[in-house]
Amino acid sequence: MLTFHIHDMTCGHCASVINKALKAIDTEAKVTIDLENHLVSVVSAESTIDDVRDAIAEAGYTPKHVDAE
Ligand SMILES: [Cu+2]
Repeated sequence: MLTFHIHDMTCGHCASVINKALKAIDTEAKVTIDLENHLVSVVSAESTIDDVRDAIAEAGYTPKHVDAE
């Protein structure tokens, strides 16, 4: 699982844009969004950490990778 802190994901619109961007790189991706804490977790067999980071950045947001544990 890849987890990113995205400080500029501030509302439901942001969350849906980011969700869509992640599904675009892997339709099977499991995306979990914690809007309150500005966290997005992705489980994807297909995507690397760079793929996910780039997809979020291209959607117009600022992802910062967070280590799971
Ligand atoms: Cu927003």
